[in-house]
Amino acid sequence: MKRKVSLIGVPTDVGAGHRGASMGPEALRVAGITQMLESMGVEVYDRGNLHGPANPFTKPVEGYRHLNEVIEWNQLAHDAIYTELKQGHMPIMLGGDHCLGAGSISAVARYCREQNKELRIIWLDAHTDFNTAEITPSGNMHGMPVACLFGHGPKALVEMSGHVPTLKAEMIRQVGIRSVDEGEKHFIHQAGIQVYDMRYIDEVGMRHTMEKALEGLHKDVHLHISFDVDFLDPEIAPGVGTTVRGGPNYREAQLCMEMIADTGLMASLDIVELNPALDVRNLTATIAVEMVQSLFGKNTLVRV
Ligand code: Z70
Ligand code: MN
Ligand code: MN
Ligand code: MN
Repeated sequence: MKRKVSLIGVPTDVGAGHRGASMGPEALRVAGITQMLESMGVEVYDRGNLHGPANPFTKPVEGYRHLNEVIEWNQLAHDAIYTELKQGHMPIMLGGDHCLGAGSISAVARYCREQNKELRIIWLDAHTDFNTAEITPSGNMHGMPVACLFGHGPKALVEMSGHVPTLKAEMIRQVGIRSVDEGEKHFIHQAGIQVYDMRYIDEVGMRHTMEKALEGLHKDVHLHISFDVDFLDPEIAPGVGTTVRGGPNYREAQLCMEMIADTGLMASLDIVELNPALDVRNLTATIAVEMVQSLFGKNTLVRV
């Protein structure tokens, strides 16, 4: 039977510091995400885009920018993703900025709890996204979804999965990290999250890194991939709001995706932070689609 995938566009940038991630879903479609998935033998259901509040582009209030808008968009994403999971489809969220990780992963966690499935998240990002209203340097809520999932943040987001905290440290591995704020650093250690930062990847290589990050998986694990496009080195992927040099190059990123595909366990995926306003000829969207093709098992091997 063909794998069934549902695409859910979530066109917002209310959690980001720059405008433009709201154009991400259409850029991924223009880059051919549907056709690529069909070529991989997947049955694709494009659910179109969700509709939520506009970006008021106002200053942070008590440490949060656009709090109400962020909550509203996350509730919409949560409901849409939960609905797809219940139908047995693999949801792919086309973001949108990374604040949506709170809504998306809370839906996945809720589903896993009901199905008695173990949850493992691979968080591919230049950032840990573990800020709170107290320690954020920007007030931008795309820097906060992981903290929310660990029980630190606005009540509506923290409680969205129906179980607080939504995540425990053993459920998540962060890969590609190279920009962490000072307060965030202490907090992430306290939470006990396993972080494979760029220093680690440079020292031991992507292969060993992913072997560690994917350790202990078994057939009853739901593997969720949170793919912040700024994970990729800006030399190959300039179309993101917050570029940080020194990220994985094309080959390292491709290997990372291939090793995830080899587990055969990926059951949901978020693609976030793609910003077409900052891109060049849709290059970053095109590369993101190529990375997703590797996640779906594109075979680059010559050997048989
Ligand atoms: C910084 C902050 C961030 C993504 C930027 C940046 C956070 N730590 N996250 N781009 N995806 O403002 O909290
Ligand atoms: Mn930014
Ligand atoms: Mn992020
Ligand atoms: Mn990031």
